[in-house]
Amino acid sequence: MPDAADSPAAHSTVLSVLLVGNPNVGKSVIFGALTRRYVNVSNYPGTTVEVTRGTAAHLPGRPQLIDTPGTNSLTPQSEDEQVTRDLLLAEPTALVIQVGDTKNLRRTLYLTVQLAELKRRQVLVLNLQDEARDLGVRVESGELANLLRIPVIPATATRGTGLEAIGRRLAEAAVASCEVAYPASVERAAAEVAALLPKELGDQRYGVALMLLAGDPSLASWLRGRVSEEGLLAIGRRRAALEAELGTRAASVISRARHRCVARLLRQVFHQDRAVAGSLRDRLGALTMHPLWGVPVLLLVLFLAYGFVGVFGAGTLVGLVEDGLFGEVINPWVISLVDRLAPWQWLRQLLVGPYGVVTMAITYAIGIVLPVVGTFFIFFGVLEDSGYLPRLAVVINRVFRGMGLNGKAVLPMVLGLGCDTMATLTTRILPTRKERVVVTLLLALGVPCSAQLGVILAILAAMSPLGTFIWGGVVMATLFGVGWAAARLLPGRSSDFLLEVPPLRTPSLANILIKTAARTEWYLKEAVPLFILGTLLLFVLDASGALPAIERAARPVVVHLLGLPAKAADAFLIGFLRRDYGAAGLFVLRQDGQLDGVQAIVSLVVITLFVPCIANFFMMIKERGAKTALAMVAFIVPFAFLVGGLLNFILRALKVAL
Ligand SMILES: Nc1nc2c(ncn2[C@@H]2O[C@H](COP(=O)(O)OP(=O)(O)OP(=O)(O)O)[C@@H](O)[C@H]2O)c(=O)[nH]1
Ligand SMILES: [Mg+2]
Repeated sequence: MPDAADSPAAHSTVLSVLLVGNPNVGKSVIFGALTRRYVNVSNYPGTTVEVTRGTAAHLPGRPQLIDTPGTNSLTPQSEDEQVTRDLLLAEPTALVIQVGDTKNLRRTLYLTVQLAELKRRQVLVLNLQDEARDLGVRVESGELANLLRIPVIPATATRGTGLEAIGRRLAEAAVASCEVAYPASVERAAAEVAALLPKELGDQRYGVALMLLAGDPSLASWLRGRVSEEGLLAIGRRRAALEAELGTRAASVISRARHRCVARLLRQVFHQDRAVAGSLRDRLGALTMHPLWGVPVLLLVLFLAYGFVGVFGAGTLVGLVEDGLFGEVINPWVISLVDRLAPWQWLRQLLVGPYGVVTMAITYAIGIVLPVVGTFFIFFGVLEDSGYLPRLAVVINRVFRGMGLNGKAVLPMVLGLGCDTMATLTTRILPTRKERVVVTLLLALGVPCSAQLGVILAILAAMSPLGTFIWGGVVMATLFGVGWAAARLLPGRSSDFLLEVPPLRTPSLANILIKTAARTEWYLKEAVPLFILGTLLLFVLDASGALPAIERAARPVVVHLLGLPAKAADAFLIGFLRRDYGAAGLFVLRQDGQLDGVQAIVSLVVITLFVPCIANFFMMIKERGAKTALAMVAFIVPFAFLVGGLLNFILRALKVAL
């Protein structure tokens, strides 16, 4: 979605400030407040997976602020964490605003220690003070500042407290003074490895040497070209020698020493005043993840989604906008205007014909899809901000384990219901390539995005519940089957399920409105031009006589295999551009009475499993490479028709009435 990044080159002479911290601690809230730039803020770890830059116009010197993906350690476990580490190495002079969760001071300081080893000048923002207070957590920030000799700023970013102090105290940024007591053998090895590292790293060499001794494979490509072949070999040998000397993994010795240092600091500044009685919010939070009660909660959420998006958005609002506004006001008016003013028949057809820009593209995009995505965005925003999504991941983790996937993979899959393109980007939070590939495939195959889902719900809501059941069952069974097979067939390993579950939070109305507005704007900018393009394509194909030929050529599949009217080929054709547009085509066919119940369900299953939209396809290429992306599409298209054909055959054989 719209988290566009400026070109870094444009800012090269300006002071850079990196916002760094653990996942889900409020970095993006602070970034948004200081730059007045929109970035996505949500209550789950992994909201930010790419770097966003913006000018902090109100801070002294108007520095360039850089929002980074959350990271637990500078030894990255996934691609998004690596982005942050690489950025720190690439911007050696940038100041750091470390944002931490006051409640989780241990994890915050673990990162501070590593930043200090890299000799980064920083301030420390202890955010989420409100939640810490509710839990009876008290951190003596003045004392911590004395110990670390850096500015420590308590903040509650969502209420704007502490933000002004960040700007005021940025100039005092300093390297935190926390000496980790490493065993002498580690110190010696670090000094020797540091001497092998390029001079340009300056002060950072010691910190990077420790990272290398801890055995971070993600540094290998970064080092290549910066250190000679012999240098690399020497580093490898030194590390092996250290491990032999220690008799254990250097990584665990290093991390234990850091933890001891953090524990010392914690003893001096961290207090939990009272034993916390479980609040209502905590109990509710636990209920949503309960192996048994989690399921009715999920059903309730689905029911609410169905009611708000399917019935209210797709029924009431679409009725008002499509039938009322477009059907009775806009289109008749435009048609009469065009009839009067447009001198040529082809122009009239182009604008208001059956494949007209106004009567098809704009009516579909604004009249059918917009009300649906609008309501979906609102609902999804509430889910994102409440912290329900990671809890959902916990509940369906068991299903995913059966598939051979990590429950963390649920998060991108659920985000796919918002937008598959963004969700494909979010696969970066998954630790192994295999998981990223499987989830990318499943997203492209069978996770309908908001726009498509909304239109599908609109058709289903007007049918018997059995229809919804069959559609949902077939799509889920397909996802499960393909996920299961892919997890077995693809080489590589899956990781353990380690997803941090944030506290439930009351969604902020302002954030949801801003998010919905940003997403709607993105939809209008990205989808509407494609709708128009698709309509022009159909118009040209129709006018040149190619469309009937295509419909004829598609007959064996569309009519014989799927049992659909030949016209349904149009919907699949435009589905190549956007699946929601294809679904809107089916919506209109159904409205016109051209699809019976079985045909509606079969066509919906096919359009759900059908190719990803163009934007999603480009994202797949960007993230997984052209070969993998093409292979996925080459599998998906025939597979979608095959499943549809099979379903048609079964439903007809069983004489199911819908
Ligand atoms: N109660 C409370 N909530 C906060 C505060 N700061 C941020 N949040 C909420 O915490 C969640 C995470 O905020 P983000 O800004 O997306 O966090 P982030 O650090 O950018 O997260 P990632 O990009 O996932 O690493 C959102 O739901 C925010 O509304 C705060 O001071 N108090
Ligand atoms: Mg963020």
